[in-house]
Amino acid sequence: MNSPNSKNRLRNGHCAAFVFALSTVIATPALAGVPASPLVGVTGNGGITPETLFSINTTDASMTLLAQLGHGDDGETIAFNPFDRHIYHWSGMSANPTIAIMERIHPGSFAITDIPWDGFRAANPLFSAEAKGATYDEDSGNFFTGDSDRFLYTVTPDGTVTTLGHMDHQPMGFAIIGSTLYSIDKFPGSGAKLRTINPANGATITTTQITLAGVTITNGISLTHDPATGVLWGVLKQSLPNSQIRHLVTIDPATGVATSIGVLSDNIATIVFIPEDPCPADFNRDGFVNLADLQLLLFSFGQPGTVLDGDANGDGVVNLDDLQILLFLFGMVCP
Ligand SMILES: [Ca+2]
Ligand SMILES: [Ca+2]
Ligand SMILES: [Ca+2]
Repeated sequence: MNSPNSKNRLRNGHCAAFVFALSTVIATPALAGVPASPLVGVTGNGGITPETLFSINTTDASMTLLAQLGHGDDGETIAFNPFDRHIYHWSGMSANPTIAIMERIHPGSFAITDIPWDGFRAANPLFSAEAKGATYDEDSGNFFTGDSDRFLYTVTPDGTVTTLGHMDHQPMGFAIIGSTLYSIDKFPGSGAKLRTINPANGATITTTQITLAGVTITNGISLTHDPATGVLWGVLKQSLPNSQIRHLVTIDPATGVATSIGVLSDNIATIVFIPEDPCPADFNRDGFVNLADLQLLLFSFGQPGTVLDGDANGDGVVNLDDLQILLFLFGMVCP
């Protein structure tokens, strides 16, 4: 749904004639709420500024603070849900559901909503293990996640966890390109490996050593996919005698060859892209921008809300700005 041409196709959508006329007198509406760079990341507990959401520049890896998170103790994993346009965040390991948490973060207002959930309990039903990587699966509308006990799960956006299988490695991140599920691993001392994984049971299909010119990699930290370009991105850890460095890289999935974008100035533990919404006024997500969407917008008018309520520009409230976008796109068939 997030093809490189989606923006142009969106602008060229099938607008009703009267709206097309209207569009000539209102400016092209700007979408707010998305950071200047579409790449975001969260620092780990060992960071200089721990458990914090940053925007990460994709040309030099420089970081800009967006919001403190702080929930859920050790371990940070994020994924982006393009359906409701929220960042999902897992953190902590505990028998206590207030310490091992799942929550959703609005990427414009940074409002956080706790999600009551089952935890990652395949290894011990009384204890939720730490999340280790997550990615959204467009086909199912759920997330794939892994845990520190090496299990692979699916998690629904409302927190229902299903165990899929036991993996032969500790995953640190996941990404889906096409229908292929990739993981990056943590085997200290053996560098970082990129695997393709059977999404039904977590079994390894292929293993590729990741290389970065001039650098001895200690292990993988995170993995994600840019849906706008199809490029695989990752964070790689390099251990030094008394410190560590984390490199932001792109990775060729065929060869495992990584290219450094830059050294991250803090210990980013997890990264994800927040792509443009290809159909920001399709509030009921049925593929059309029409009266049903106008109804949703009017119902929530003047109130806080998400894109599912009529917040087309992603600023966290439903108001005239969103109505303007809806009218501009009225009659469009979504890409
Ligand atoms: Ca945390
Ligand atoms: Ca619709
Ligand atoms: Ca809005």
